[in-house]
Amino acid sequence: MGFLEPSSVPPLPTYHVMNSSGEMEDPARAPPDVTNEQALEWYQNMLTVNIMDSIMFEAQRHGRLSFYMVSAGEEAVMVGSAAALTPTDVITCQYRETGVFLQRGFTLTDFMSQLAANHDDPGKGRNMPVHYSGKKKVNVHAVASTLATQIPHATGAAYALKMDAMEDPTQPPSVAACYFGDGAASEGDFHAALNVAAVRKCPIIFICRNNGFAISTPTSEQYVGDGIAVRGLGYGIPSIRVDGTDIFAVYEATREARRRALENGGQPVLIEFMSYRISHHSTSDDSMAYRSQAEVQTWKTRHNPVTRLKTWLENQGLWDEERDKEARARIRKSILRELVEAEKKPKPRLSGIFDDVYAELTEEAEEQREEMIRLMTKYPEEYDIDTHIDGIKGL
Ligand SMILES: Cc1ncc(C[n+]2csc(CCOP(=O)(O)OP(=O)(O)O)c2C)c(N)n1
Ligand SMILES: [Mg+2]
Repeated sequence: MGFLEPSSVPPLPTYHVMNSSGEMEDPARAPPDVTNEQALEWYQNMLTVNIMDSIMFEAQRHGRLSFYMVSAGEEAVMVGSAAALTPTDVITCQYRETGVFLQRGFTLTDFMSQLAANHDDPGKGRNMPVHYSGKKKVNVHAVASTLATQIPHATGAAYALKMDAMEDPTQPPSVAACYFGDGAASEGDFHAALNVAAVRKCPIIFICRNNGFAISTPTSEQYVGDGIAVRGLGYGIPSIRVDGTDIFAVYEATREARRRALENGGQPVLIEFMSYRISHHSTSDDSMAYRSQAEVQTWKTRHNPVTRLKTWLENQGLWDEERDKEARARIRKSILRELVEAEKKPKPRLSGIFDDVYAELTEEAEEQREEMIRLMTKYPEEYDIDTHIDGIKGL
């Protein structure tokens, strides 16, 4: 009788391409299959996420928006993985995937419309900031921060893609890609979604962003096993652990995962990207209360994904300090301009809160709508009735 002790099984290795000096870890292997233009585009997208985050975090502190979440430390995970997907691949996200939206063509105007909740936001201003709706424009479903709900949704989407491909083989081969955190992987939805995808052989890439924390809970208090990737193996899913601060490793792993996910009519694949949440969880959090600043500093300086790609670009003679300064100033200016423009645009109709939920309003919703009309008519200044007058008429 041989019980297998977890401690007797070696931990899964971590896949790297670059070392921390921005050089190939294994000089004998071929360089990444990435053009200079691609690497430069990725770097600027990572910078954009970074700069937008710092501006919007401050804007929240100044009361210009109610909430914000930054991605520092995870820029390579998002930009590098999204770069390996195709436009017909269906994506579901958690909430820290700004780089995925950006890499797929969500513009600064799109981000700012949602953050300022103006009438150009496809979500009609009804969601908290960072809950972007990208289905129509970039094939990324609306962000839902009810943890892990996006995982079975993605399995469902992958199953639908598989059925579609069987019915019409001329369609472009497509996978579902599902992003979630290490904390979300503790939810039951995660396990159900993996098992269904494995049994039904759905073409899906489960992309775990393991950033070490679920708000104030470190992964050491979240699980005692060897992280998330081994859970994939438990469900019979090919799985890999990858250095999430190394954009070339992220890109190569996602590209290979996509190839495998489409093999033999479809199968799930899981990637666990190891990184670190450098910033606070959100504008509602103060991470100084529960972790050491020395630890944060190490990740910020020694394992910073943005600096790492910058060093690689400099080593190739593709980038220098001068260009970096120019790019940062240019990006900063565009973001500030877009924010101001977005704030000037009118808000969505208030009556839009009743749209898209029920085909016919429920009795309670009908009562709420009537109450809204009553209040808006009684206190026209308070409810900015001029802005919403069309909405009221349309009710
Ligand atoms: C179902 C549910 N439970 C709890 C929360 C509160 N909550 C919001 S974010 C979060 C932590 C999630 O951590 P992780 O999945 O690792 O993502 P990260 O924030 O690190 O990117 C929690 C517990 C929630 N949004 N939804
Ligand atoms: Mg986390």
